[in-house]
Amino acid sequence: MRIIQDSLNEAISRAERALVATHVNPDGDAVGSAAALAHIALRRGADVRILLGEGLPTAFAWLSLPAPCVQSLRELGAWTPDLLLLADCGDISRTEPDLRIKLKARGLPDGDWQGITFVTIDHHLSNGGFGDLNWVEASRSSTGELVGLLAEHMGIPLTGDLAEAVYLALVSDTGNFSFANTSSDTLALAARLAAGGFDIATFTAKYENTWNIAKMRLWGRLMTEIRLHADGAVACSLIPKRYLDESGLTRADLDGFASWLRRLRGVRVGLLVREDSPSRCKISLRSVGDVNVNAIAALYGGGGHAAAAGAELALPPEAAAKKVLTDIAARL
Ligand SMILES: [Mn+2]
Repeated sequence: MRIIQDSLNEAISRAERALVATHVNPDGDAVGSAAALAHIALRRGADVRILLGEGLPTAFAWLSLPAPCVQSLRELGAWTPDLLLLADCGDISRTEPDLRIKLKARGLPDGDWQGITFVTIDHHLSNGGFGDLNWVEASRSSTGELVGLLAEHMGIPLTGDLAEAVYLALVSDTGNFSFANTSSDTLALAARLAAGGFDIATFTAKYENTWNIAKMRLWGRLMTEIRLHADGAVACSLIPKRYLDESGLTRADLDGFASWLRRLRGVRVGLLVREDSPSRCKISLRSVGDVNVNAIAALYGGGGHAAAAGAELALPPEAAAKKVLTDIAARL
């Protein structure tokens, strides 16, 4: 761990222009890790830009980003990075489309971005390490946990906005320190944030108490419609696109719902199927105990973690649910 941290410290300290990116549809770990890395690179004197394809998601609008945020590489103009820091992204196909094109072209003799150092920091089980420098630890709760440790290794105090970014990443991926990925290391890092003056209650008010009535009602509707399978060992939730359209909500308003399926006593796997178009849907899988849902998501080109994974299927939601329920049943 120390060796890779030294290499990352060196790469970040050397950088003049650092671009920070994460996966598409970023969650709290993605946004928090990216913001934290931006803080770190800034502290080391780099000029920093953050790439978020759809901007900062409204759920995290309160988070202060330490550097300009762009929605596409085009917005960077003549500004070219010499360092790319990619956080919480397990696969090149999960990067922003224009970044994906750049990264793929990088291997070609006449591709630009030849000289840049490409760093990935991640905790996805499915990440095989596709950068020049990769710090991937699947046993970590979150990418934010790794970024927090990196800051400490580099002697950068975990206070202020940096502490907030790291804490957001931790609570987001651990379900407020309740999932199986919460380790003593995770809690110790959170304790050091608190010791450094980070105010947990102020954070929680900004992060949690932000729902509108439309979202509360939609979640209520989804809960009444949950279907049980395999004698109650599997809970499935189907979300037609019109539910979002009718309520004026976005996909981000569904974040966290899949984990609620695990609250049902006896449920070992939760499956959420979200319709994106009549022939496309996104599945989210959550498990309790020993069912590795990463392996199920991988059947469809997706991935994630043993207890939380996702994939996209070119199928209508009902057909997708039927197919994935069969895969789940085979693993119970
Ligand atoms: Mn994560």
